[in-house]
Amino acid sequence: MVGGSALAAVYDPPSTASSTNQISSGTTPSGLQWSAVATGTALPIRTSATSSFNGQPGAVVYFNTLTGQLQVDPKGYDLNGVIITYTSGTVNISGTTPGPFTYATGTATNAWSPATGTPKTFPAIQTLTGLPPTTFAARVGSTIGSPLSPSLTNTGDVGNIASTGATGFWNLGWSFPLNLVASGSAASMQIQNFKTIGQNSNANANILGYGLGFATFQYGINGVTGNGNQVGAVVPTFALLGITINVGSGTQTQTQAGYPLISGSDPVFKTGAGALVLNAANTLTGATSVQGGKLLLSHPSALQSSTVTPLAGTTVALSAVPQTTLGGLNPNAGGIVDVGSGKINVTAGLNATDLKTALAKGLAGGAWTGTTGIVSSAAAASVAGGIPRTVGWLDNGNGSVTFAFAAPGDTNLDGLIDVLDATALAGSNKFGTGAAATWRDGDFNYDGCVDMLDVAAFLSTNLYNAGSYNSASLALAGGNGLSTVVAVPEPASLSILLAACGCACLFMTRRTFSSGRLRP
Ligand SMILES: [Ca+2]
Ligand SMILES: [Ca+2]
Repeated sequence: MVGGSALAAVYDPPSTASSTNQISSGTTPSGLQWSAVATGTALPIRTSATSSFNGQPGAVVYFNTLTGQLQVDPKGYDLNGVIITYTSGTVNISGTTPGPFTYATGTATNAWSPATGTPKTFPAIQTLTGLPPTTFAARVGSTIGSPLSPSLTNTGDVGNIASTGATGFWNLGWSFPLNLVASGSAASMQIQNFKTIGQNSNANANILGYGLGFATFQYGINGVTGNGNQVGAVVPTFALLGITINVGSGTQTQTQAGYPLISGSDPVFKTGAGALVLNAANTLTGATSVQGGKLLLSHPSALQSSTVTPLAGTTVALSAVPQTTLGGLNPNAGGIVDVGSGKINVTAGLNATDLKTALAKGLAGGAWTGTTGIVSSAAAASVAGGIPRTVGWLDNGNGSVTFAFAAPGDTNLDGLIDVLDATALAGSNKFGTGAAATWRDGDFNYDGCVDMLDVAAFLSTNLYNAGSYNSASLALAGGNGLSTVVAVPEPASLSILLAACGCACLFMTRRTFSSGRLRP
């Protein structure tokens, strides 16, 4: 019951990008941010005011509140002792004090080593007589260096070794085996129950606000007076539940990334600068968060039951299929949603107001080149080439919304501009009134009302009764196939449209005269 039972625990320093260890975002009772405590500057307690280390940052311990993982960050010092005590009662060094630690470290070489990696290095050398490493239910600890206990080896795997240099002191980040904390204990453990004795008269002993010496651990720095009597903070960290799919560079399908089918209710995190292609009917109900690179939606049901959130600097793009349905979408989280030349339906959770906010971000004055929100790379390419295209949207009235690459005038986003659209435009009774209008009402230029500018946009396409302006082949990434768009001249379109909306135009005229709004 020594090294062989230890679960893998390579040092895993917390970072804001990590899915396995992030510093808790909250504060201590005294109001200190945990991220500030983690620098080691909050809680140096020195036994000698004349020490050159006095006032300098100190070591910290990270406690993962989800996994129970305990890690030591020496912050560059040569530590000659680390003692971590957890108890809800009075601190002592008795093996009978209640506590969560169960791992039987023993005193043999490799007793505390992770099960993976070679050589297993902590404590790998026990050449000197002295105190063995100790683990009681309430305490795990070791002192390093003559004459008390083993020196540490200075060779081994990166992240799986505690010492560098010739002295054998503990000066590298180290993770204890994951089963050091008894299974099931982590959820009930409270950070303040990590405690220190012996230095609690120091003015800093309650800087975190939990009580004297609470949320702390004890350590020593080689060469500093009062070896073993430094006090550092125990900082809570957390792991993100769910699946992290990393594509560091290039493009991988979900199968190539190891996930031929993505399912379950836990969240999924897309990380890395590369692109992940979702080309299966995944049944995931957990949220999908894009934290890096691109997520390509290449199946009509790729994330049909998942709410998708592209964070700043990332892109979610429709690719290779003409349309897809998402369970939900947060298009205002800082990233980009590129609908390409296709259509995206969002089943729930995205209201028309937020949808329009995202479209306004992407609109970029009509160029559709915004750096956040909803864009269309196909519309942007068309506009740049002098072809009037945009992104249309619909509130479907059942909690779902739709947005799509569109020609201005396609009120129902069916890929055609025909009498249905002319009728919708004329029949909305919004023309010239200044009343708030939707895309379906005929507001094609996102100024919120329907007027001659929208009619002009409608007519500019020359697509009336010209058949589909978009084919399935257009829904490829990057707007492949745009050249297949044929703008068929339609001499009759103007007269048809004007006839269709003639009533509204007359209404506008009467209203204008009677209200005098356009006459000084
Ligand atoms: Ca239409
Ligand atoms: Ca308008």
